[in-house]
Amino acid sequence: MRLTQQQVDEYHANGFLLMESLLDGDEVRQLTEAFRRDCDVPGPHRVTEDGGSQVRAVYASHRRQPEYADLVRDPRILPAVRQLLPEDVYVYQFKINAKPAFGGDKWAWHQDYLAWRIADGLPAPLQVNIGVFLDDVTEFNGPVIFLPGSHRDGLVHRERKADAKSAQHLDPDDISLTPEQLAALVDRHGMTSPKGPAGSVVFFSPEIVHGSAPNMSPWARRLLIATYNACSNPPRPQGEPRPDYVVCRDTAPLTPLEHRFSAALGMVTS
Ligand code: HL5
Ligand code: SIN
Ligand code: MN
Repeated sequence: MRLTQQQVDEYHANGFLLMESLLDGDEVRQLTEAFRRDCDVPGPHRVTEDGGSQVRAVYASHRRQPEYADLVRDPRILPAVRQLLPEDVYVYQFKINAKPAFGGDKWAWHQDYLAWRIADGLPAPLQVNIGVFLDDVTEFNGPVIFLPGSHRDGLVHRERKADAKSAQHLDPDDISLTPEQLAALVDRHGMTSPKGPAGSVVFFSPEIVHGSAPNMSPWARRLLIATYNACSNPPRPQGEPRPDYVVCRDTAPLTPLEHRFSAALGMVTS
Protein backbone atom coordinates (compact mmCIF):
# COMPACT_ATOMS: atom_id res chain seq x y z
CA MET A 1 0.00 0.00 0.00
CA ARG A 2 1.19 3.50 -0.83
CA LEU A 3 -0.07 6.70 0.74
CA THR A 4 -1.22 9.41 -1.67
CA GLN A 5 0.70 12.68 -1.75
CA GLN A 6 -2.34 14.28 -0.12
CA GLN A 7 -2.11 11.85 2.80
CA VAL A 8 1.62 12.48 3.19
CA ASP A 9 1.00 16.24 3.13
CA GLU A 10 -1.79 15.87 5.69
CA TYR A 11 0.54 13.96 8.03
CA HIS A 12 3.20 16.66 7.81
CA ALA A 13 0.67 19.50 8.22
CA ASN A 14 -1.31 18.04 11.14
CA GLY A 15 1.24 15.72 12.74
CA PHE A 16 -1.07 12.72 12.38
CA LEU A 17 -2.98 10.72 9.78
CA LEU A 18 -5.89 8.37 10.47
CA MET A 19 -6.54 5.37 8.23
CA GLU A 20 -9.88 3.88 9.19
CA SER A 21 -10.31 0.09 9.23
CA LEU A 22 -6.88 -0.65 7.76
CA LEU A 23 -7.03 -4.09 9.41
CA ASP A 24 -10.11 -6.31 9.21
CA GLY A 25 -12.15 -7.95 11.97
CA ASP A 26 -10.35 -11.31 11.86
CA GLU A 27 -7.03 -9.57 12.14
CA VAL A 28 -8.21 -7.55 15.12
CA ARG A 29 -9.30 -10.80 16.78
CA GLN A 30 -5.86 -12.31 16.20
CA LEU A 31 -4.20 -9.26 17.72
CA THR A 32 -6.48 -9.09 20.77
CA GLU A 33 -6.02 -12.82 21.34
CA ALA A 34 -2.25 -12.34 21.23
CA PHE A 35 -2.60 -9.49 23.74
CA ARG A 36 -4.61 -11.69 26.12
CA ARG A 37 -1.83 -14.28 25.99
CA ASP A 38 0.84 -11.67 26.43
CA CYS A 39 -0.86 -10.10 29.48
CA ASP A 40 -0.18 -13.35 31.34
CA VAL A 41 3.58 -13.07 30.88
CA PRO A 42 4.94 -11.65 34.14
CA GLY A 43 7.86 -9.26 34.28
CA PRO A 44 8.81 -5.59 34.47
CA HIS A 45 7.55 -5.02 30.91
CA ARG A 46 4.01 -5.23 32.34
CA VAL A 47 2.95 -1.97 33.99
CA THR A 48 -0.12 -1.95 36.26
CA GLU A 49 -2.48 0.91 37.12
CA ASP A 50 -1.57 2.85 40.29
CA GLY A 51 -2.50 0.88 43.38
CA GLY A 52 -4.17 -1.93 41.45
CA SER A 53 -3.59 -5.08 39.46
CA GLN A 54 -5.19 -3.93 36.19
CA VAL A 55 -2.77 -3.78 33.28
CA ARG A 56 -1.93 -0.21 32.24
CA ALA A 57 0.65 -1.00 29.56
CA VAL A 58 2.61 -3.95 28.22
CA TYR A 59 5.94 -3.44 26.44
CA ALA A 60 7.73 -5.39 23.70
CA SER A 61 4.95 -7.82 22.81
CA HIS A 62 6.46 -8.03 19.32
CA ARG A 63 9.33 -9.99 20.83
CA ARG A 64 7.02 -12.60 22.37
CA GLN A 65 4.04 -12.84 20.01
CA PRO A 66 4.53 -13.66 16.29
CA GLU A 67 1.42 -11.68 15.29
CA TYR A 68 3.08 -8.50 16.49
CA ALA A 69 6.50 -9.36 15.07
CA ASP A 70 4.85 -9.60 11.67
CA LEU A 71 2.48 -6.67 12.12
CA VAL A 72 5.36 -4.18 12.33
CA ARG A 73 6.49 -5.37 8.87
CA ASP A 74 3.00 -5.50 7.34
CA PRO A 75 2.95 -4.20 3.72
CA ARG A 76 0.06 -1.89 4.62
CA ILE A 77 2.07 -0.29 7.43
CA LEU A 78 5.87 -0.35 6.99
CA PRO A 79 5.95 1.15 3.45
CA ALA A 80 3.61 3.92 4.63
CA VAL A 81 5.91 4.64 7.57
CA ARG A 82 8.83 4.88 5.16
CA GLN A 83 6.96 7.37 3.01
CA LEU A 84 6.48 9.55 6.09
CA LEU A 85 10.11 9.04 7.20
CA PRO A 86 12.17 8.23 4.08
CA GLU A 87 14.96 6.33 5.86
CA ASP A 88 15.76 2.79 6.88
CA VAL A 89 13.82 2.23 10.10
CA TYR A 90 13.66 -0.22 13.01
CA VAL A 91 11.26 -0.57 15.95
CA TYR A 92 12.49 1.62 18.79
CA GLN A 93 9.61 0.93 21.13
CA PHE A 94 6.50 -1.26 21.12
CA LYS A 95 3.75 -0.96 23.70
CA ILE A 96 0.08 -1.66 24.22
CA ASN A 97 -1.75 0.80 26.44
CA ALA A 98 -4.68 -1.15 27.84
CA LYS A 99 -7.02 1.62 29.18
CA PRO A 100 -9.30 -0.90 30.88
CA ALA A 101 -13.04 -0.21 31.24
CA PHE A 102 -14.03 1.54 34.50
CA GLY A 103 -10.60 2.64 35.59
CA GLY A 104 -7.97 3.04 32.87
CA ASP A 105 -6.18 6.17 34.05
CA LYS A 106 -5.27 9.26 32.01
CA TRP A 107 -2.12 9.69 29.95
CA ALA A 108 -0.90 13.23 30.72
CA TRP A 109 -0.27 15.87 28.01
CA HIS A 110 3.20 15.37 26.56
CA GLN A 111 5.49 15.10 23.54
CA ASP A 112 7.09 11.67 23.06
CA TYR A 113 10.41 12.94 21.76
CA LEU A 114 11.10 14.78 25.03
CA ALA A 115 10.85 11.48 26.90
CA TRP A 116 13.25 9.75 24.54
CA ARG A 117 15.71 12.62 24.47
CA ILE A 118 15.86 12.81 28.25
CA ALA A 119 15.78 9.09 29.01
CA ASP A 120 17.74 7.64 26.09
CA GLY A 121 19.72 10.51 24.53
CA LEU A 122 17.88 10.05 21.25
CA PRO A 123 19.62 12.56 18.96
CA ALA A 124 16.77 13.67 16.66
CA PRO A 125 12.97 13.33 16.35
CA LEU A 126 13.33 10.97 13.38
CA GLN A 127 10.48 8.68 14.40
CA VAL A 128 6.99 7.76 13.25
CA ASN A 129 4.48 6.26 15.68
CA ILE A 130 1.65 4.01 14.63
CA GLY A 131 -1.38 3.65 16.90
CA VAL A 132 -3.40 0.51 16.09
CA PHE A 133 -6.92 0.50 17.57
CA LEU A 134 -7.52 -2.91 19.17
CA ASP A 135 -10.99 -1.73 20.22
CA ASP A 136 -13.48 0.68 18.70
CA VAL A 137 -12.38 4.14 19.81
CA THR A 138 -15.18 6.56 20.67
CA GLU A 139 -15.57 9.79 22.61
CA PHE A 140 -16.42 7.65 25.65
CA ASN A 141 -13.47 5.33 26.20
CA GLY A 142 -10.57 7.77 26.47
CA PRO A 143 -9.40 8.44 22.89
CA VAL A 144 -6.00 10.02 22.34
CA ILE A 145 -6.42 13.77 21.90
CA PHE A 146 -3.98 15.56 19.56
CA LEU A 147 -3.21 19.25 19.17
CA PRO A 148 -3.02 19.30 15.36
CA GLY A 149 0.04 21.08 14.01
CA SER A 150 1.70 21.30 17.45
CA HIS A 151 4.58 19.09 16.24
CA ARG A 152 5.80 22.01 14.15
CA ASP A 153 6.65 24.06 17.28
CA GLY A 154 9.41 21.59 18.30
CA LEU A 155 9.76 20.77 21.99
CA VAL A 156 7.68 23.16 24.08
CA HIS A 157 8.79 21.77 27.41
CA ARG A 158 12.22 20.69 28.58
CA GLU A 159 12.06 19.28 32.10
CA ARG A 160 11.38 16.02 33.80
CA LYS A 161 9.80 16.04 37.31
CA ALA A 162 11.97 15.02 40.24
CA ASP A 163 9.73 12.07 41.20
CA ALA A 164 9.06 9.30 38.70
CA LYS A 165 5.52 7.89 38.59
CA SER A 166 6.88 4.50 37.51
CA ALA A 167 10.23 2.77 37.70
CA GLN A 168 9.38 0.58 34.69
CA HIS A 169 9.00 3.25 32.02
CA LEU A 170 8.81 7.02 31.74
CA ASP A 171 5.15 7.84 32.34
CA PRO A 172 3.96 10.99 30.52
CA ASP A 173 3.08 12.37 33.99
CA ASP A 174 6.83 12.95 34.53
CA ILE A 175 7.17 15.27 31.53
CA SER A 176 3.66 16.73 31.34
CA LEU A 177 3.08 20.23 30.01
CA THR A 178 1.97 22.90 32.47
CA PRO A 179 -1.67 24.08 32.29
CA GLU A 180 -0.42 27.43 30.96
CA GLN A 181 1.60 25.81 28.18
CA LEU A 182 -1.31 23.61 27.19
CA ALA A 183 -3.85 26.46 27.24
CA ALA A 184 -1.63 28.61 24.99
CA LEU A 185 -1.10 25.74 22.53
CA VAL A 186 -4.79 24.87 22.41
CA ASP A 187 -5.55 28.52 21.63
CA ARG A 188 -3.40 28.18 18.53
CA HIS A 189 -4.00 24.61 17.45
CA GLY A 190 -7.29 23.42 18.96
CA MET A 191 -7.83 19.75 19.80
CA THR A 192 -9.01 16.71 17.92
CA SER A 193 -9.36 13.02 18.75
CA PRO A 194 -9.26 10.51 15.90
CA LYS A 195 -11.94 7.89 16.47
CA GLY A 196 -12.96 4.83 14.51
CA PRO A 197 -13.52 1.10 14.46
CA ALA A 198 -11.07 -1.43 15.82
CA GLY A 199 -8.47 -2.06 13.11
CA SER A 200 -8.03 1.64 12.34
CA VAL A 201 -4.45 2.93 12.42
CA VAL A 202 -3.27 6.43 13.26
CA PHE A 203 0.23 7.49 12.20
CA PHE A 204 1.58 10.29 14.44
CA SER A 205 4.62 12.46 14.95
CA PRO A 206 6.99 12.07 17.95
CA GLU A 207 6.65 15.82 18.54
CA ILE A 208 2.87 16.25 18.46
CA VAL A 209 1.34 17.23 21.83
CA HIS A 210 -1.08 14.54 22.94
CA GLY A 211 -2.75 12.96 25.96
CA SER A 212 -5.91 11.10 26.92
CA ALA A 213 -8.55 11.13 29.66
CA PRO A 214 -9.41 8.32 32.11
CA ASN A 215 -11.78 5.65 30.91
CA MET A 216 -15.01 5.69 32.91
CA SER A 217 -16.93 3.79 30.22
CA PRO A 218 -17.71 0.06 30.19
CA TRP A 219 -15.54 -0.34 27.08
CA ALA A 220 -11.80 -0.99 27.15
CA ARG A 221 -9.61 1.08 24.83
CA ARG A 222 -6.60 -1.08 24.00
CA LEU A 223 -4.17 0.89 21.83
CA LEU A 224 -1.02 -0.61 20.34
CA ILE A 225 1.72 1.96 19.75
CA ALA A 226 4.82 1.02 17.75
CA THR A 227 7.53 3.62 17.25
CA TYR A 228 9.84 3.37 14.26
CA ASN A 229 13.16 5.21 14.47
CA ALA A 230 15.62 5.99 11.66
CA CYS A 231 18.50 3.50 11.73
CA SER A 232 20.85 6.47 11.36
CA ASN A 233 19.56 7.84 14.69
CA PRO A 234 20.28 5.30 17.44
CA PRO A 235 20.00 6.45 21.08
CA ARG A 236 23.10 7.64 22.90
CA PRO A 237 22.32 7.11 26.57
CA GLN A 238 24.38 9.14 29.02
CA GLY A 239 24.64 6.40 31.63
CA GLU A 240 23.14 2.95 31.90
CA PRO A 241 20.75 2.35 28.93
CA ARG A 242 17.13 1.67 29.82
CA PRO A 243 15.96 -1.97 29.73
CA ASP A 244 15.53 -3.55 26.32
CA TYR A 245 11.77 -4.04 26.77
CA VAL A 246 11.35 -0.26 26.67
CA VAL A 247 14.12 0.63 24.18
CA CYS A 248 14.66 -2.11 21.60
CA ARG A 249 18.28 -3.00 20.85
CA ASP A 250 17.82 -4.51 17.40
CA THR A 251 18.52 -1.61 15.04
CA ALA A 252 18.68 -3.63 11.81
CA PRO A 253 16.58 -2.10 9.01
CA LEU A 254 13.13 -3.65 8.61
CA THR A 255 11.88 -4.90 5.27
CA PRO A 256 8.17 -5.23 4.47
CA LEU A 257 6.59 -8.68 4.40
CA GLU A 258 5.19 -9.75 1.05
CA HIS A 259 1.82 -10.60 2.59
CA ARG A 260 -0.32 -9.09 5.30
CA PHE A 261 0.70 -10.25 8.78
CA SER A 262 -2.31 -12.54 9.08
CA ALA A 263 -1.44 -14.41 5.87
CA ALA A 264 2.18 -14.73 6.95
CA LEU A 265 0.92 -16.62 9.99
CA GLY A 266 -0.82 -19.11 7.75
CA MET A 267 -4.28 -17.85 8.67
CA VAL A 268 -5.34 -16.22 5.44
CA THR A 269 -8.16 -13.74 5.84
CA SER A 270 -10.28 -12.78 2.88
N1 HL5 B 1 6.52 5.52 28.16
C1 HL5 B 1 7.45 5.96 27.14
C2 HL5 B 1 8.88 5.53 27.51
O1 HL5 B 1 9.74 5.58 26.65
C3 HL5 B 1 7.41 7.48 26.95
C4 HL5 B 1 6.06 8.05 26.63
O2 HL5 B 1 4.28 7.96 25.04
C5 HL5 B 1 5.64 7.74 25.22
C6 HL5 B 1 6.07 9.53 26.84
O3 HL5 B 1 9.12 5.21 28.63
C1 SIN C 1 0.95 7.58 25.14
O1 SIN C 1 1.14 8.62 24.57
O2 SIN C 1 1.84 6.72 25.29
C2 SIN C 1 -0.38 7.26 25.72
C3 SIN C 1 -1.52 7.62 24.85
C4 SIN C 1 -2.72 6.80 25.22
O3 SIN C 1 -2.62 5.56 25.33
O4 SIN C 1 -3.81 7.37 25.37
MN1 MN D 1 2.96 9.46 23.86
